Amino acid sequence: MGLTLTEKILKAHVVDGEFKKGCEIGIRIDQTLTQDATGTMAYLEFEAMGVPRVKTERSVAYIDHNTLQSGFENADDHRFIGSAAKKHGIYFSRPGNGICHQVHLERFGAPGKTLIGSDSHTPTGGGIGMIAIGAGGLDVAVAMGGGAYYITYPKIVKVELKGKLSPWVSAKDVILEVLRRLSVKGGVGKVIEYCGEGVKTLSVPERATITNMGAELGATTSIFPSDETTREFLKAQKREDVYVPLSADPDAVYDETVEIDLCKLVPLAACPHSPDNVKTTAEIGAMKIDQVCIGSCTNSSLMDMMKVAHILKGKTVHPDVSLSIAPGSKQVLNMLAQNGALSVMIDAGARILESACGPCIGMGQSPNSGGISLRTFNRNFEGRSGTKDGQVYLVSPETAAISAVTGVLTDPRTIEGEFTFEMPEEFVINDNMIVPPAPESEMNGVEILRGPNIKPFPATAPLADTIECGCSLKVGDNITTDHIMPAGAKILPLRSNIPAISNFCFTVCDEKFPTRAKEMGQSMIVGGSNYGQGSSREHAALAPLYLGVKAVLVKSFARIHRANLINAGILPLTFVDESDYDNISLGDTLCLPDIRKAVAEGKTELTLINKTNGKEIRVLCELTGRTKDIILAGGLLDYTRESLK
Ligand code: MIC
Ligand code: SF4
Repeated sequence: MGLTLTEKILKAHVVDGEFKKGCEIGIRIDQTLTQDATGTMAYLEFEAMGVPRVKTERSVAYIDHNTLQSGFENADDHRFIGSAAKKHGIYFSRPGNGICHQVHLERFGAPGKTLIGSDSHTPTGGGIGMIAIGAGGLDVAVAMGGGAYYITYPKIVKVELKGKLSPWVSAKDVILEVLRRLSVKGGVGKVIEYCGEGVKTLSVPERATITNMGAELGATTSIFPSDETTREFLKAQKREDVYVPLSADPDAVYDETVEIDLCKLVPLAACPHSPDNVKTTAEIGAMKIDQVCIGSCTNSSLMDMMKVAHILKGKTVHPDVSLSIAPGSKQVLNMLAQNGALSVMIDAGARILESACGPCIGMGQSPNSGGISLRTFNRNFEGRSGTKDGQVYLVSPETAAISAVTGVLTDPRTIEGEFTFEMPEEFVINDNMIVPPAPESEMNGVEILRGPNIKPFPATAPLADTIECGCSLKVGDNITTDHIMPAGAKILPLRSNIPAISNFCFTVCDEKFPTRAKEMGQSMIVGGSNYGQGSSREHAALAPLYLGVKAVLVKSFARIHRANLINAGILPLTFVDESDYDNISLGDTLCLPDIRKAVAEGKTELTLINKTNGKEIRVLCELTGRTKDIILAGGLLDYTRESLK
């Protein structure tokens, strides 16, 4: 029986567990990446493990999220990460060099390799044929220390691409179509593997747009084959040496198949407030818009920017619209400057932003009250833009650019003529914003520079014999990590300070939650399905840990968040019977008797007693050997420390 591409790469990297569907496997990690909003914690955790130098083939620390620097906090974090990188053997991509995923694809990604990153859009690397997975900072720290990364052997979905995209229909429309069909929960426990004739009609940046936004499916990752197009891209980046051809065997067996005829796709938009709330631009109609933002790790490649410049050439941004453009990397920005496209954008009236995440994570450019914002980004969760009632639509760069000119949502197929982008034979390469680490012989002389905002990892404790506490919060379905631990210009600077950032935990849903949780001392959170979807931020687990949350009981979890809860020593529980959700109310006293014994014995079905109404609720506690030991120890840090003894 033949193998899928995913299986081939996983098989070459498996170091622990049974290589069988549904089993937990440990894989060797070749590369890691961090960004600054999750990086400070990841490096503090790495330090706490006591490993002097990273053991990966390549580890890179990027600064791209917190570049606003409205106070000392961001700049202090940058210095800390830069110095930790230098000491411990990590390459450091300075602020201004670009968004981690875009830069990694350009300068470091390599087909056939494994990459984990403390950012949920790490699967961007799948566009170049790598198994690239988003993870919590602690998992990345362990991988840097040479430890395996654990995933459940995934189901593999074949997305068979046929035909070729019509003019002005974009790679973004491909992934929006996949989201429309599969939903934000449709990828949980799965890897999405693209194949078929249509693959070769897509360039590497287009493939990366598709794998990037596979994160919104909840998928473990997404991957494209590595072929001639990949080789040419790598050659143009002067990295042809890392090229290897890779594809699935012709007789590979998949768990599911989805077919997409590229010729039939039309421009799409994800409507507020979910990436799977997809409609055609025709269905939405000529809606008046207030803002257009072009950029983010989904759509900020040179190709995307050249399309935008072509559409804006000789035009003026509509007087009622604010257009901002953030090219994805220094390389992209530099090439736009050299070929004149930047001048076209400036001429048209675009507001050019730094090569960074910027508005995507609410760092500036929040829309006006109730404002309609078209964005080429990947997430449109409520409030994420920084304006609570902002209405964000996710669209392709083509749709965004033409709409910025017309002032209303516009189908780009109304543009006359066609645009073909010739991939450059050579990109402009200047890695002077990537600082290499100090040689090992000099590492002892490197001083780690810490600012006053950097506070240690919160205290943990081994799992208690019995948990009895109040229900401090009850929430519904599809809670995102942006609900649990909001980002944005005010809160992001506190990422290195868990006590301070905890005061904002869940405040989007319930302003009183942090105070209530602190007053209760210990508590439990109850939620609906797909709890914790979205980002990889472990702060969405560390803040609840700091606030005394001992267990989270929900209908179902998103993958990375569940792992982050376990890493923080918080028990992840699910309802056996979802209707029991109604048997718990805010403030009820909940008890898990003899929980330590039950977990240690590997019991999966447990009884939770609601002492307030006397109901007995059956809950699942599905922990494997390793995750069980992590929970018993009080989290991954304690577990790792113990196993290093
Ligand atoms: C996001 O897009 O939500 C982020 C900000 O990049 C997060 C990481 C973070 O919260 O720091 C992600 O996607 O993992
Ligand atoms: Fe940055 Fe946005 Fe990409 Fe997250 S999704 S890495 S915030 S650009």
